[in-house]
Amino acid sequence: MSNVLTQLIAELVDGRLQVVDLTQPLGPATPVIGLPPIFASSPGLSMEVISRYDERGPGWYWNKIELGEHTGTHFDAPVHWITGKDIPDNRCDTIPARRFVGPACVIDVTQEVATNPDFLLTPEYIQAWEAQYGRIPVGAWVLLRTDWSKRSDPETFLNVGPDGAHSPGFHQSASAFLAHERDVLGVGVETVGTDAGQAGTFDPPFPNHTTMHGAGKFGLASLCNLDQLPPTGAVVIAAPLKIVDGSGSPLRVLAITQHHR
Ligand code: 23J
Ligand code: MN
Repeated sequence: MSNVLTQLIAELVDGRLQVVDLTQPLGPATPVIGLPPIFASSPGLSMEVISRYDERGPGWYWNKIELGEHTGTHFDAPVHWITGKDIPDNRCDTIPARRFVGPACVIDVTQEVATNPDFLLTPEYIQAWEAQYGRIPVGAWVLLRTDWSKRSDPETFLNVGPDGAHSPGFHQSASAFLAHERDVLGVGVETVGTDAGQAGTFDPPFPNHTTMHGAGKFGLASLCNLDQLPPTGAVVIAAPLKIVDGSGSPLRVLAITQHHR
């Protein structure tokens, strides 16, 4: 057996490494993105008991669930966007599993977002981060730490005003930099989607989806506990359900990281 796997298990057992759950609870109260009413909307989760140790099934409990693919903590596959529709291995059932695992680069913009909920990450900001923590490696998950997941009330989490939603995201040039200059696996965010709240008004609309998925990259939305990760050094596993022709999927996102505090 490979020494690194033996050591991984040993360090998980003795607590030098820990598993951080980057996933929000998934239930009927999980908020979903609102699009302008001219577009079809995605349903949140609904759940119905099939049986619960009763006449419908005396010894077992199970539920039926119905939900949009893009509900709660979820994965965006390249086929989700029109720019990624013809890329090979672009859907939930055809992406090689190797591409679900990568090193995490956590970019902390909590200070900027605290004073500007519409903050957009720029290539200049990323390069300043790299000057401090090192170059983002090929195949990284780039996670945007905003502390947005601490907005536990759906109203403040979605933050919709008369002029639409206000939440942070990526300038298109930052998405292009990460996709083309750094060849990341994808980006992860704490907000309801990987584009900023106002991104429907940008040119092009939803530039992060447009750019990332057009480059065959992935998205992770509604992450939490990014404040428990170091800027570099954690490994993230984000594997969607193998939905045939799936555009995305709710998933459990796990980070393995050095124990801290
Ligand atoms: C469809 C249209 C716009 C957006 C989204 C979906 C998402 O955020 C998503 O869940 O992929 S912004
Ligand atoms: Mn999505």
